Amino acid sequence: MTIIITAFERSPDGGKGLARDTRVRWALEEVGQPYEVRPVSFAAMKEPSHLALHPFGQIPTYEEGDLVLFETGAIVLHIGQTHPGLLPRDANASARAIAWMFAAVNTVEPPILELSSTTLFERGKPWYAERLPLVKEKVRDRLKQLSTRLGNAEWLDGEFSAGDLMMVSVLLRSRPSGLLDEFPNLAAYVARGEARPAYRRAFAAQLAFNTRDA
Ligand code: GTB
Repeated sequence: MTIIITAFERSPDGGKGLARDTRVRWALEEVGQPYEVRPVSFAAMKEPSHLALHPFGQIPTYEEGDLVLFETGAIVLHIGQTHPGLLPRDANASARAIAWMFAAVNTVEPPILELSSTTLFERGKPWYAERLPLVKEKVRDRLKQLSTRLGNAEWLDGEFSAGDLMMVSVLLRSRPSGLLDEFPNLAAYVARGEARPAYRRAFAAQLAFNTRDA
């Protein structure tokens, strides 16, 4: 059955891989599943036909036969549960990998997103200079905790898993702020993720997609 995902018609990042379709492409590449991409414009995202797929009018979505999914965590979990390669066979190890997926989206991603939206939408506001260091500190706190847990390990819990895929994807969004590089073991962890052939293929695909001729 053909897998179809949606992505920005043109990502505002111009193909830097920061839009969330990249993590879904990466998961599909890790398990060797081909997929097609349906581009959606910002206007089309708010149209009833897209809202039927994604109630919040966002990308990415995932279609496979009768199944329609939104939320990258759920999509990557589904891919991991239906194909070998992203979740360990051992039940406890698999549960721990899923815990890391939730940690990525529920615990690490929120302060990183707050920093992105602060720099994007609050720059120039009277409170910006005072607020920015506070928002950065929240990111730093989380990265410090994660850095301590990761230590010298290659991945978060044994072999590479969907937990690492989600965590690396989330951490990538913190790199432009310079905060990731304050933690050399996390920066190296992200680089290991980016060096995976599946990530490289996913990155190249989204770059080609975002730089294609109109
Ligand atoms: N929790 C959802 C998930 O994980 O699937 C969040 C989905 C989401 O935020 N989608 C964004 C979206 O559709 C695109 S990825 N936004 C349009 C809207 O809400 O109207 C977020 C994103 C956008 C742009 C960049 N960038 O240009 O660097 C990076 C990330």
